[in-house]
Amino acid sequence: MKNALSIAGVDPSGGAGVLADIKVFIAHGVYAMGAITAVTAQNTKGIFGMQLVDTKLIEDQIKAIFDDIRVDVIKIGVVPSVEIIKSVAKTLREIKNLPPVVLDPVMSCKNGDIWLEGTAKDAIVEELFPLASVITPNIFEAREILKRELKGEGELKEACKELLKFGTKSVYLKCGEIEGKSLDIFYDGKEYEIFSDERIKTTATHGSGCSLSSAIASNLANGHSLKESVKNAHDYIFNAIKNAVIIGGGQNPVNHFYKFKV
Ligand code: PXL
Repeated sequence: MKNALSIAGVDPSGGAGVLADIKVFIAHGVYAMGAITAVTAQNTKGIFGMQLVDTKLIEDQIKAIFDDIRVDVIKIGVVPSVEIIKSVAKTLREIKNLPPVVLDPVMSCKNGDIWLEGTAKDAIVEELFPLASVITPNIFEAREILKRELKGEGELKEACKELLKFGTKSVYLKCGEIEGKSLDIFYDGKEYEIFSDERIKTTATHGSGCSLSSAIASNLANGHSLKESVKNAHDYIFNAIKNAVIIGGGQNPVNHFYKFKV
C-alpha cells in the first residue's frame, strides 16, 4: 500500500482540509496521514474561528512521520502564516529524497475567508512553489500571485507559463467558468492539457480544491504519471461534485465516496 501525507488545516465538518484529504486518499486505496497546521470552527454555512498550531509542533508532526514511515506523496493545503510556511518549507528541504509534493496554494475558500497572514501569499510562492511537482491554484489565487486580471483561455495559458517561473514543475489552473464552460488548464512546461466541461449547476462544491489536489496526490502515490494523475483527478472531482451530499444548509461538500454508492 502507498502512503500519503496531507499537511493542512482541519475543517471539522469534513468537507475541506485534512479530513477531506484523508477521505480522498482512502477512496483511492492509499494509506492516509495528516499533519495539522491549523484548526478551524466551521460548518457548511461559514467559518467561525481558526487557531494556528505552534510551528514547532507542526515540524515535529512531519519529522515524526518521516523518521518512521515511507511517504510516497505529500499534499500541502492551508499554511496560514509566514512562520508556518517557512518552517514547513525548511522541514521538507531537509528531507532526503523528498517525495512528490502537490501544493494547493489556498488563499481563500468558498465557505468564507480562511484567515491568512498578509504576506503569507508571497511566502507560499517563494518558499513552497520550488518544492512542488504541481500547484493547483484557482483563478483568484493565480490573479493574486501574478497581480493582474486574467481573462480568456489565451491569457490563462500565458499565466500557467508565468507560474512555472516561480519554480514549480507544473501547474493545474482551475479557471472556473470561461465562456459558459468550466475550464481547467494543466501545463508541465511542454504541453497544455485542456479540461473543458459543461457547468454542473450546484453550490455543493465545498472542498473541491482540497479534494482535487489530494486526488492528484493519490494518483501519483499509486504510480501514475503526472499527466495521468491530473486527468484521473479531474474526472474524480467532476463525479464527486455531480454526486454531492447535502448535509447542511450552506455550501455542501463534494461526495468523496461516490464510487461506493454511499
Ligand atoms: O477549501 C479551502 C480550505 C482548505 N483547508 C481548510 C478549509 C478550507 C475551506 O473551508 O477549511 C481547513
